[in-house]
Amino acid sequence: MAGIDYTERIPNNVSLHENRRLQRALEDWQPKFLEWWQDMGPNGYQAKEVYLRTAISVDAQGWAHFGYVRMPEYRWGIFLAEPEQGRQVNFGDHKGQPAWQEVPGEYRGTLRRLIVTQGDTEPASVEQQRHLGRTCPSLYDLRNLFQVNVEEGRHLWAMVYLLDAHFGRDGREESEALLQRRSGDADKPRILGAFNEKTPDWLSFFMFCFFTDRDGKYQLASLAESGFDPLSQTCRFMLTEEAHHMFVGEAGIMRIVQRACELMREHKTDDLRKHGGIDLRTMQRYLNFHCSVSLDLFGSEISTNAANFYTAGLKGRFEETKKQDDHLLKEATYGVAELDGDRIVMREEPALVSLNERLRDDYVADCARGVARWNEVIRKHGIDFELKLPHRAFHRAIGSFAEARVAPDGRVISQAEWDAKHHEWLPTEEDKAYIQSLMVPVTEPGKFANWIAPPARGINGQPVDFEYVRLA
Ligand code: BYC
Repeated sequence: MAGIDYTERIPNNVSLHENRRLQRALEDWQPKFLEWWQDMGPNGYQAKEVYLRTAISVDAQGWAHFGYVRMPEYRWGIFLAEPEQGRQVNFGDHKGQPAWQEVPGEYRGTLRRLIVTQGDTEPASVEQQRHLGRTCPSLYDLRNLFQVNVEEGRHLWAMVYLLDAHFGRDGREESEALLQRRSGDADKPRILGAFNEKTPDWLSFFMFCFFTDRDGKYQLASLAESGFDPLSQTCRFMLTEEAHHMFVGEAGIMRIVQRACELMREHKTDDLRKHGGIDLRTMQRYLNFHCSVSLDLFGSEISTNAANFYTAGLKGRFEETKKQDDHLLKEATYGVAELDGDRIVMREEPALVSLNERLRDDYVADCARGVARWNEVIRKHGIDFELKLPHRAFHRAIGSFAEARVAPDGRVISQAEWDAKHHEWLPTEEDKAYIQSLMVPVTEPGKFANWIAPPARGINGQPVDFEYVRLA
C-alpha cells in the first residue's frame, strides 16, 4: 500500500474510494479545513509559491517530493505507515491479543479523547505561528516555517481521519470542533496549556520547535505503541515528519548561538544588544520558559489517567517493545521527584501511575542532548557560558509542583524570592520588546538577519541562496 493516489481529491493510502461514507464525510470536512487555513493559516503568503516537500509514499526511502506549491493547494492527505503483519497488543491487560483494527467499545470514550487532544495541538500551532512570516530572518527560514505549518495541517488530517473513520457521528462532531477552537481564545481555547501561549517572534518559534514539537515526538511515539492499530500506523508516519520540525528548532537555536558567539568575539563583550545580536542570557530565559511549559504537556507526575491508558493497551511507553520487562507494570515501581516541605525528593511510586513522569524523563534526556550540542558551539568559540535546562519543578502549572515556587536550579524558594528574581529566569517585557525590535524581515535570497547565522546547507541539496519562497 506504499503508493499514494494523487488523482483523488484527498490523496491517501487507505483505499478511501472503497468507503463511500467516510469519503463523503472527509470531502464535507475538506472545504471547512481550507476555510480555516485561509483564516488562521500563514498570514499574507497564501498566494506565494513555496518550495515544499509533500509526502508521496510511506517508504523508509524517498517518501517525499520537493517542489513549488501555493500553500492552499498543498496536497494534504491521509497516510498510514505500512501495517505490521500479525501485530499484537504489546502491553497492559490485553497483551498478546491481536491488535485492534476497530475501536474496542469499552475504550471508545478514552481513545477518542486521546485522539482529540493530539489533534487539537496541530491546528493550534499553526494559529500560534500565523504572523511569523512577516518577520522572517531569511527565505530559507520562511520556507521552513511554512513546511512545519503545512505538515501540522496534515497531522490534523491524520487525526480527523481516525475520528471520522472510527467514531461515527461523535467523531465527525469532534472533527468540526477541532476547527472551531482557537489558540489563546478566552471562550474556546485549545485544550493544552502550551498551545494557548503566543509565538510572537522567531526566537520563540525555534524554542517551540525544539521543546514543544519534541513533546509531540514523545507523545506520538507512545501512541505509536497503541493496541489500536490505525492509531499506531498513523503516528508512526507522523513521526517521520515531526523529525524535521525538531531539526528546524535545534538548528535555528544553534545558528542564533553561533551568531551570538561571533558577535561576542568580534566586539569583546557579552552585551550584544548594542550590536543587534541575541545574548546568551536572554536565550537562557526563553529556554527556561519554553522548556517549562512543554514539561507541563506530559500531565501530572502521578496520573491514574496514564495508568488507565496503559492498562487498556491504548498508550504505551516510549519504545515499549524494546523494554525488557513484563509490560504489565502491576508490581513495578518508578522513581518520581516530589515536593517534601521545602525540598524536592525522589520517591518510589507504583510504575503504572508514574508513566507521565517516565515519559517526561525520556524527554528531558533528549532535550539535554540538544542543549549539549548548543554548548559545544559556545565551547568551540572559547566562551565560558553554558545553557542549561531548568529543573523540572521550575515554573510549572500542571502536576505536583504547580503550587510551589522553585528556582531553575531546583531550590524550593519563597514567594518573596520568586518575586525578586523571576525576571532573571523568565523573559521580561524588556527582553520581549528587544527581540521584537529585531524582527525585521529579510527576504533577499541568501541574506540572513544579523542575529542568526546562515545554515550549513540548504534544503534538499539546494544552495542556501536558493529562492525558497517566490515573493514576486
Ligand atoms: N494543559 O492525569 P493528568 C504535539 C489535564 S504535542 C491543560 O495530569 P493525563 C505537537 C488532563 O487533560 C503532543 N490540561 O494528565 C507539538 C486532565 O483533564 P481531565 C500532544 C492538562 O491525562 C508541537 C487533567 O489535566 N499529544 O503533537 O495523564 C506542534 C488531569 O490529567 C495538561 C498528546 O498530548 C496541560 N498541559 O495526561 C504541534 C497526546 N496536562 O481529564 C503538535 C495525547 C494535563 O481532568 N494526550 N491536563 O479533564 C495525552 O496523552 C494526555 O491527555 C496528556 C495528559 C499527556 C496531555
